[in-house]
Amino acid sequence: MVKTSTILSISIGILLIIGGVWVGQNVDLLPVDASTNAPVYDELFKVLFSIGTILFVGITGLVIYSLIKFRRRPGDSGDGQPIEGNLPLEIFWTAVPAIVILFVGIYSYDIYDRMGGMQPLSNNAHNHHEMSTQQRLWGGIGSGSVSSSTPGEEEPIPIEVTAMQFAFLFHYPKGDIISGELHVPTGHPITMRMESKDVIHAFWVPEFRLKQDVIPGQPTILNFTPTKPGRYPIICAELCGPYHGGMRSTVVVEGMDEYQEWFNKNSKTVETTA
Ligand SMILES: [Cu+2]
Repeated sequence: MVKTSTILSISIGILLIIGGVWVGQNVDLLPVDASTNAPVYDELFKVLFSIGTILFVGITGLVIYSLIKFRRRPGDSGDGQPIEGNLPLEIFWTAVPAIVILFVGIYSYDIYDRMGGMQPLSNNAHNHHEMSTQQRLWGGIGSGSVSSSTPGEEEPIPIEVTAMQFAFLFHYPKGDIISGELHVPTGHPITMRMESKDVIHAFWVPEFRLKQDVIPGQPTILNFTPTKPGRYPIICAELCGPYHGGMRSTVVVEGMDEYQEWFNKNSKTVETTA
């Protein structure tokens, strides 16, 4: 004979899980997704948001319920019941978080890998197995040996990023453009080689779901493909000094024609807007 309280607890648990999954899938707290990278990241965020909702509602619900249900009644000055140990319960509440955390850890690693996080950050890294496009491109800068792209594979647009207190500068080696605003065309891969002139900064575009440190003396590479036209903020995400909060720029994602127009207009002329 199953107790009513057991049935009620299981029903509430199932409702909680269904509710949490619904919230994770339907409540959208993130800004617009503007790079190929964003949907991958959002997939992980939805799962974490579901788990977070289930835990938050479940735990606070149980606390509030217990505060009311087991409160001290007027005139009751006795001790509480001396309860010691419950092995099945202890196994249960150790196993469940262990499984959840293991799942989150493995899944996060998978997402990070799919986002390219496991690739070497710097072109100084020695990869003897294959020479990636970024290494071909960035390895060739300065030595004039940029090789042609593999057929079928779109050659990424190389951009050199310099961070300093308190601005980002974008240099397009192909047109010798220097700009305080980043311009990129939709649907085209971009490879950025970033270096800092002074302290550690971080290049962050929430709409791209990308953040990468910019370090003095050790260039970092960031690859992405923008997907949605718009103007998005570039934010320095590493406390870098007194005006860190003002270290912002803009990335303009536009159609290839508009990008080409901007590129041709600024090509060979040096404009500094930072
Ligand atoms: Cu900064």
